[in-house]
Amino acid sequence: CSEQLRVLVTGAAGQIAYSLLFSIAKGDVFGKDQPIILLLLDITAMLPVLEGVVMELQDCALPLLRDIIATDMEEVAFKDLDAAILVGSMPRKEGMERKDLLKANVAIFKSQGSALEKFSKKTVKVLVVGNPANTNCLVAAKSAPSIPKANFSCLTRLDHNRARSQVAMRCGVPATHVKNVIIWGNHSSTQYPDVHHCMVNMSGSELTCFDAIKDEAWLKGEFIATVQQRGAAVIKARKLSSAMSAAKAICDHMRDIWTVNYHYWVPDDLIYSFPVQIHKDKSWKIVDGLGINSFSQTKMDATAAELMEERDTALAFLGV
Ligand code: NAX
Repeated sequence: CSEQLRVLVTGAAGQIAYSLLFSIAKGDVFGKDQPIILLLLDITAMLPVLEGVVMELQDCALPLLRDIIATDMEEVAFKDLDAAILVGSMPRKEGMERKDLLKANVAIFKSQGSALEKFSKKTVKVLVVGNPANTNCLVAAKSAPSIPKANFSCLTRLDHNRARSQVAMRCGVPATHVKNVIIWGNHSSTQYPDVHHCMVNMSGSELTCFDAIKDEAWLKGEFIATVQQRGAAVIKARKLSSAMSAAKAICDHMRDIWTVNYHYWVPDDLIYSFPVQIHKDKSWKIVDGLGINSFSQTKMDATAAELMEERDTALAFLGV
């Protein structure tokens, strides 16, 4: 077993958290052999409800869940975090102006960003879910200047999953047969679900989305509107906002970030060759998301081990 991970979920007494915590605690996100400590933050008024959530998590008798810390204090919740899933935010109340809503959320995410800066590990991975998710994420990142900006992301994976499923249902294939759907922009009704790079596996052959569906008008009209308005459609039907699907998307998003890091993980202080994309302005980025099978992983580990040995020998020569 590897060392315990400290994972924070805010808004922990809310409805998304209720669907999310079980999946995290049973190993769906960080791995089936990765022990975790859950830190649960909510506002003071919700602490009695949170206590009930803690009881239920205890009653699940899960092998990987080593401790649960429920609190309304940021200095407790953000301490030594490996991952932070920021779900709680100020909801829009009847008659509230957009500007006032934003102001209330800036205050929350400034405070939580500062808490990340002060109390969490510098390697912490932060996923912002609470709306307006993109801007809340920006505020949190700006309030934690010593944590790399690349460690911050916000949730648009739910929109991605919605788009993927719409295409899959239209083609009569499982969602896993649809890849490279893109969501551009904001997690709001201005988002652009883009299928121009999307490929669909239809009975073993890979087709572009346009060739598979053969209905450009639908793809450029109803499909986009359906994905953009899906959250509102769920609220209308359920009288509550998306929770099960939001929790699933959070798991997908965080697991991909975590797994890719794991697959590409090499010890610090090595000059190790990765596949990269080089941009016109000479900046570069590691190509992420490539599937790594156990054959490749063994070979990647072996070359890292050799480099570590060389590094240690060279540093000894240098007298460092
Ligand atoms: P709930 O109202 O059920 O739960 C939110 C919880 O957050 C409450 O328990 C509340 O007390 C708590 N909270 C409020 N301020 C807090 C603070 N400063 N610190 C800690 N906890 C705090 O909402 P739920 O349905 O769980 O949704 C949570 C958020 O996710 C909302 O902002 C919602 O708009 C957003 N969503 C974002 C999605 C995305 O794709 N980015 C999709 C789903 C969801 O709509």
